[in-house]
Amino acid sequence: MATNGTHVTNGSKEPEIILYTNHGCPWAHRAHIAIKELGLKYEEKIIDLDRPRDPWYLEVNPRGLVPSINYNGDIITESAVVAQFLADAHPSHLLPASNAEGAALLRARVSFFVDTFVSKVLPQFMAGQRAQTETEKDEATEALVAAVAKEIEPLFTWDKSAGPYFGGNERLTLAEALTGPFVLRLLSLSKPEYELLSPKITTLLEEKTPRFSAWAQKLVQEESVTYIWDEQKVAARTKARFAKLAAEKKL
Ligand SMILES: N[C@@H](CCC(=O)N[C@@H](CS)C(=O)NCC(=O)O)C(=O)O
Repeated sequence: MATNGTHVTNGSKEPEIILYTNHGCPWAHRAHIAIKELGLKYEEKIIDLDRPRDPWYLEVNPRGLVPSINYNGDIITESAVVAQFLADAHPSHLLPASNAEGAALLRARVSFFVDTFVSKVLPQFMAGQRAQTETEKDEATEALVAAVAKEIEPLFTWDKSAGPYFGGNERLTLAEALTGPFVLRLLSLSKPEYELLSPKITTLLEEKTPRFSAWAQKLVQEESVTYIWDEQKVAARTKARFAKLAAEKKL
């Protein structure tokens, strides 16, 4: 398999894409959002994560993780790299071409937003999933909402009357493609029926982080975000995974 990029056609001809994925994986979900937003055709190969990877998949991705893509014969791995590559190969509403006017700054802003979400909010989201008792859940909720308020809410700097997505865009950008799977899980898994994350999360976010909350509520209704989503299945699997870890005292 070539890895030097020589097969990349940069969008003049429809690329041949294989997406190695699992619909329950939030990282793979990033690639799905990007590919759907770009309107690219792709062949999907579902990787069963409940058993050891087959040798053929370890040749695709020696780390054994999803997502990976094969793009015209070149393999690309790691969700952020995959989504960024697709956005770069097909300049669009997701991300302008790097040499377009203002693009460097917008790309820096998108990167900072995603980096902040991943480094400051995601750990609190994980802590929320690990929490077992009501007290632990309340503490995790408080820390999560505080992180969104301190780190993310101030990044919604564009005019409120502009488009709903990053930078005031009407359509999703790479910022949404990379954070959407986690925002979806945050809002979905805090529904009371799942008894996973505290149901207080949504109300607190509405109160303390109104711009993030409005953005998140809209984002999770987008077709590109929901088309592979099986909420009940993900909730059940997440619950089982954390219950098992708790029973093994590995939390
Ligand atoms: N940093 C990786 C994380 C991907 C990842 O952790 N994928 C999980 C599924 S959600 C996986 O493939 N797990 C398989 C395993 O650990 O064996 C990325 O962003 O692509």
